[in-house]
Amino acid sequence: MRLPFTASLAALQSLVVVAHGHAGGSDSDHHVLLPVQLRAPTAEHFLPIVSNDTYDFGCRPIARPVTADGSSSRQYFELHALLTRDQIAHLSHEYRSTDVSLHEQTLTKRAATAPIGTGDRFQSGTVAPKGLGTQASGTTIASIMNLNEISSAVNGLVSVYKTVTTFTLPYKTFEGRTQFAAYVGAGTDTSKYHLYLSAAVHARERGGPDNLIYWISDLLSANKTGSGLTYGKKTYTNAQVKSVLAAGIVFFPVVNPDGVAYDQSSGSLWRKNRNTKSGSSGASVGVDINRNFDFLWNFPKYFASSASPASTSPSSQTFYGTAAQSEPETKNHVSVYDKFPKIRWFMDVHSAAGDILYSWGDDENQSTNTAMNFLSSTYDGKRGIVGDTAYKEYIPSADATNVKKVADATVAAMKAVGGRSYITQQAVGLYATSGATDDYAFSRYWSKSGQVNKVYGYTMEFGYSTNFYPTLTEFNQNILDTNAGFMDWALAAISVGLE
Ligand SMILES: *[C@@H]1O[C@H](CO)[C@@H](O)[C@H](O)[C@H]1NC(C)=O
Ligand SMILES: *[C@@H]1O[C@H](CO)[C@@H](O)[C@H](O)[C@H]1NC(C)=O
Ligand SMILES: CC(=O)N[C@H]1CO[C@H](CO)[C@@H](O)[C@@H]1O
Ligand SMILES: [Zn+2]
Repeated sequence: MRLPFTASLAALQSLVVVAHGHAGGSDSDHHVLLPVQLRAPTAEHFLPIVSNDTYDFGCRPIARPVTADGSSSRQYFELHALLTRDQIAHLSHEYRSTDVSLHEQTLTKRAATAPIGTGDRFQSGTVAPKGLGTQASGTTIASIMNLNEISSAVNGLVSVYKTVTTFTLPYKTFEGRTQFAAYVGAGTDTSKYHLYLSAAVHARERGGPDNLIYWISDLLSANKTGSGLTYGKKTYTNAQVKSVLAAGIVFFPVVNPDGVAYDQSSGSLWRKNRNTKSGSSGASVGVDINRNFDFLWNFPKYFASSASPASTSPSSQTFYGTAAQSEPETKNHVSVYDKFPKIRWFMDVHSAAGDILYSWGDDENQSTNTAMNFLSSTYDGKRGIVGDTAYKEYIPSADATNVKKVADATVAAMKAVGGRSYITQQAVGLYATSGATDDYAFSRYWSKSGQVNKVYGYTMEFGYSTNFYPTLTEFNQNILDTNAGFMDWALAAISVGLE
């Protein structure tokens, strides 16, 4: 249904009460973020809006072609955003007589969002979590893990299965937290670990750590009992479980614990970390860890001025920080590659868009001109414009085939669960990003002159668009979808090659 701008604006204002509950009710209406969709005949119509770094587009702005109801041929493009009432009013005025329209996401009131656990269900790391793939169909998990439960859960796996090893990462977060990651499946030799997964780079993307930890729990339980796994309509054999474990899995379940602690206590849809060096109040606090990695980080130099892959403004959701890898969370994430030099496949777990993104994210790909690449100063100031010919990022054609093949297998599994639909797309979509985890992973091989392993990097965005706080039903569906996705991602990676 396409509503005129003013009508949908009125409907949105009536949504504030719902959104208030959604956001925890601690902010004034002024700061409540409302999920909205913008629609336009072409993705280019959104460029001025996407370039405005005061708006929040979730993980990254994605414009999708949508086939309008009742006419199979006519398409429009849809862009999801989280906007305040002031921003909606501003856009409503600015676009009042244009082809761009604004819509609320749903007219029906949603169920309550899934609660955050209050105690410690893993009893100080003595009880192992149990995933959904090794329990009777229809079993559900009653709440999202609180920050303490996330480490307690991993310690529970360590103490019950004896084959999981945790390790402390070298840098403390801005608020002084010690970070940890863990590895499982390939014994004590760190050069036998080929898969790396991380979650909660963005604090508000609730359920990311749970997805990862319940999957590891399933692998360990199925391995021990000799069973397979069942996620909705998708099943895996015990032999597949064993082969995935044997690939060696490194997992970093909470990349942004300061942000998660804040988001869980405030319900404010907090995305960034909590570093106050560049801004001490409200939205100016924090760096977007997913724009802080050392890949074309200094975007004003490397990208065309009309591209906005990140932001130099501390109050933006995509604030890039004060230097490449300025943040301890980023440094810790990178340190994992040094400890496990044979990591070959990387997956960063985000929400909520319902897709798998693969390299590159800074521009469209090309496999013909090796000299046109992210290291070449010849192309500074030209990157990041989709649809032009001035710059496209080089990817060897064999790599392009491999990354796409594994992305397709991942999405096929997530769809086969039977819950919802997912798509694969090149990370750049219609708008570029800089300094992201996935591109950084893939870029290392070239930026370090072939002296390190080549890593294929992915971003998984589970769940529904901009729906960072899932309902309990959605939270459980997300576990099934992502866990099947992780299985087929790992199996496809194994078939393409771990070395
Ligand atoms: C960005 O949007 C804000 C409203 O949120 C508006 O005040 C500002 O003028 C816009 N900036 C540009 C460059 O259009
Ligand atoms: C998988 O199960 C086998 C047989 O019980 C056991 O020896 C092995 O340590 C288990 N692997 C892991 C990673 O737990
Ligand atoms: C693997 C992959 O994403 N290939 C794409 C590279 O970019 C061109 C357009 O520039 C697409 O047509 C390919 O599908
Ligand atoms: Zn994200």
